[in-house]
Amino acid sequence: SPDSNDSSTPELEKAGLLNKTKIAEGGRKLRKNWNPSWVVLVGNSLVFFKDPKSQTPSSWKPGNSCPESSVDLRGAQLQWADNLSSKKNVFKLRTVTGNEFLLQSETDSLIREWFNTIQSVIDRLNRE
Ligand code: I3P
Repeated sequence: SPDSNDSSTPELEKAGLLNKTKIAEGGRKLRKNWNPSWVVLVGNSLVFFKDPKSQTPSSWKPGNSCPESSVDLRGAQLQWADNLSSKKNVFKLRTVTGNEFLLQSETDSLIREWFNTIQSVIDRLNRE
């Protein structure tokens, strides 16, 4: 599209529901805590939102769509990591700052699409 090179309007690459756990913060190992997360890949970032379906009515407030966290994909590393979980279809995302996340889906095709799309963004950033 004509706008795809306009850096002021980053392209939405992908969005969907994945299971997520953070396993390291700045290289320090964390205890796993798997939760469904609404994941949005936009521009150079992967942005995580709390899954609205996992929230109780009392925890829901209008306009509570502020992201839980955001990951800069520049210099990040992606690898399949079925060895790091009893779950299937798991990959690990490691940021330059040493934060590590596992992302998972029960749907094989869906997790492969996420892996390939995130990897293509990392590859694009590596070429810049
Ligand atoms: C963890 C929990 C996780 C599991 C993890 C357990 O126990 O069951 O789901 O990871 O396994 O330690 P707890 O809730 O008591 O912290 P997976 O689902 O990815 O296997 P692990 O320690 O082998 O990573």
